[in-house]
Amino acid sequence: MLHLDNMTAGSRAILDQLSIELPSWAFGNSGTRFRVFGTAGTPRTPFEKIADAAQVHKMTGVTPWVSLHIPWDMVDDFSELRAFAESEGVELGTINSNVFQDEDYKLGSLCNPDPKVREKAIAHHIACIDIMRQTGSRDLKIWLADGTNYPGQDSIRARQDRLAESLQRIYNELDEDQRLVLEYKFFEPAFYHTDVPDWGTALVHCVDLGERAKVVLDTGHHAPGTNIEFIVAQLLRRGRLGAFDFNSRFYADDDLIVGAADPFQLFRIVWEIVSGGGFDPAAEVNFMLDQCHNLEEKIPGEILSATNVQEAVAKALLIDPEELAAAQCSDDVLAGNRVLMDAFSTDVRPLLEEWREERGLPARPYEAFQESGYLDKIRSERTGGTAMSWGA
Ligand code: AOS
Ligand code: ZN
Ligand code: ZN
Repeated sequence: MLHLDNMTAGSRAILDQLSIELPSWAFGNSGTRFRVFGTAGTPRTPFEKIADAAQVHKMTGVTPWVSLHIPWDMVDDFSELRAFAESEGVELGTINSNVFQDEDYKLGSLCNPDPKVREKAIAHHIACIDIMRQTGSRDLKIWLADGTNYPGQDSIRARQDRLAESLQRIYNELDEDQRLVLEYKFFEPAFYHTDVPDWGTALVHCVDLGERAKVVLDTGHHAPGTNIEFIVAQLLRRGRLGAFDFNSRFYADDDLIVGAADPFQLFRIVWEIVSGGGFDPAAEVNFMLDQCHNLEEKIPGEILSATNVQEAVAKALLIDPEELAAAQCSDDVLAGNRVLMDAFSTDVRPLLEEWREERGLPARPYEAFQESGYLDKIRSERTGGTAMSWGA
């Protein structure tokens, strides 16, 4: 039987320090281009999104941060939002810029052929940096919808040059304790070419920008079959893995609950983070979720996501690095694989129940939340107003 007492001090520290940032947009309604199904009690303001996010932390104890998207989470006074978050037991985290929902951005934002549009997009990022000063956020996260749909529509190379110049202007505005984290995605909404399609392109731009520019790895942003753990290993060894957007996919950028589609892939990724020192606070990797709950209730969806990541981490921590290294030096090509599979096949849920009970948290967060009555409360209290949704 596994017990916390049997863990090494190093493994125990990783488990204790694990923190996962929640995306504010996960608490709003979302869907596909075919239909958005609303839920009763959905937040109508950024304050209500924070209140819901705080429930996830109260139940799991591993989600103390909430990431904001600007302008979706625009408020008159960010110090008021910050104080509210703190009163709810959470803190404001990464600021995500939004330069994809304005008519002007039809042909792109930071790569747009029109200098006036590029200036507008740069100005939005500078406004986001100012918000970061008020929220106390460290990271400015940039994901761009820029790209083209047709060969010849624009110059791929000129767009890279515009991107480099725009990013440098933004980077130069950051304070010393702030970072720029750049997210890549190989397709959508552009389908011929995307301006930041892969980790190599993101890394090249980050290296040019400076030490405080890092790459964001969204697990849903790769072609099928991509070995994501390899990318994790490479970015960690170069000190350029800035953040994760965890989610699951069956097809493309599905944004489903992390660990739902392929828990083994999540385990492999997490093991690469463990073995590469990515959970060491000094590595400064921000572990975030980027998910939408189209059919399921949002708060339970986020609770399951947090506990799925925590389970994958606990399993990866069962791997004895010395045993694995010895196996990898043997002539048996399957020896190392057996070490990994033994860890993956172990049920760590009782261990995590023990961890939660030690902290006065519910042993089973998902069930505890369902029994808490919070959903009934928000369903009856949040009447009138307009429910927030992904993108508004
Ligand atoms: C888009 O596909 C990216 O995953 C971004 O992280 C995006 O800003 C986020 O999904 C919010 O919708
Ligand atoms: Zn993302
Ligand atoms: Zn995405």
